[in-house]
Amino acid sequence: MEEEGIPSERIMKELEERTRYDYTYDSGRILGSMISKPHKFAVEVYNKYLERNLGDPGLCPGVTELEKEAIMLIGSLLHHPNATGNIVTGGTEANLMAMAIARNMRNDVSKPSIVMPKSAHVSFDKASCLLRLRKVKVGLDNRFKMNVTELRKSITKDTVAIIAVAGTTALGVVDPIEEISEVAEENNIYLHVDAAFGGFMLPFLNEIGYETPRFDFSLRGVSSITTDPHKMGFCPIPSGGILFRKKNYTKYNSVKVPYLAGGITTQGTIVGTRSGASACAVWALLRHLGRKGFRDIVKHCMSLTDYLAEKIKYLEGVELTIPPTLNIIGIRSKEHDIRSIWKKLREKRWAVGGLKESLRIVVLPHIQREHIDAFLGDLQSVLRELRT
Ligand code: 0PR
Repeated sequence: MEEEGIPSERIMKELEERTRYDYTYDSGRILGSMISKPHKFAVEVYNKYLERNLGDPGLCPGVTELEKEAIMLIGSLLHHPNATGNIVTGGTEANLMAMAIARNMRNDVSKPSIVMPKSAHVSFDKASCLLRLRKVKVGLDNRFKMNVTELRKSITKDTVAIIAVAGTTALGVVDPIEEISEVAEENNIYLHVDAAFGGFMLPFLNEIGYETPRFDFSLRGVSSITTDPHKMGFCPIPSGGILFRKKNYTKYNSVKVPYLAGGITTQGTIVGTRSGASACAVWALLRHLGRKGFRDIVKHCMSLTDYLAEKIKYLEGVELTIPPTLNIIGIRSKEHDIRSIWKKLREKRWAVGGLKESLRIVVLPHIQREHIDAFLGDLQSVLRELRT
């Protein structure tokens, strides 16, 4: 570190220079990310309340109240306006919190295990590692949904939680949560729904006339839901959401913090010092966009998704893995190695998701028709190159 500080203008210039080759949402080249450019109004609110720390809620009673209301607003989308929870750092923290609660609720189990579909996000592998939970991975059916018959067979006296996904990371698939909820109820097991991506999509898709499966608190077996405002909620990173059906769940993961400037508090979140700005931005954007605002964005994403899906059908050498449920498209190939397609697209500066068996495109609001057309043109030439 230098002895003398450097003028801010010089540093800003250097920053600009150093990040010149980073991908930006505005370029339309980020086609495989679950995150989009945050909404302008959310950014304005976030910047204004940047200094607020929800780790010491007694210092910001106003923002503390807004966090509760943000959770209730999200809860109203998920058929539970009285839900409790937190605006957290993201889906990983949300999933970890749910797993900690599910495990700690049960003092009758010596080797706790969690049962999840093979399609579950890696954050559950982290939860398993951090919380010493044995993982049981259930196979998928031919539509890439959790196989419920196999789920039933996988449950033992050591199962502390079942995980179902509403919008899988690879393909945007929604597990049969109505049935899974019944299994959870019959066996009296905690059911966590990971709707990190689908949580802000499914309610609005339903409102614009798409047939969507039930996945939320309207199903009695659902104990908690992850739904991330920094994904389809268009809020700045970090903003995740964890919602619990019952207020008393949080006693299983909360600790008392007795020394804060704002007074005694309890914390159930994993991080201590945490962004009040995120909570303000979520609260503000939900109210600013309203249901209609979200519906319009979802309409844009879905019509482009349908357009892209239709075009893929006519390309030689690749095919859709399945018809899309959400704004996520999986592209696979019988002829070519997926990794080679991914690499060649990357050389042409397209950032698509590269899973082992498929490419992943997530159609978010920063993507326009002209980006899709340019991408299709390049994909076609990549496939031609690979054939020769
Ligand atoms: N649950 C699901 C279903 C997810 O897809 C993700 C993230 C999480 C939980 C965890 O959320 P956080 O990352 O907020 O902790 N899925 C994205 C993915 O793996 C994360 C991501 C986002 C990756 C943007 C790349 C990217 O450019 O695809």
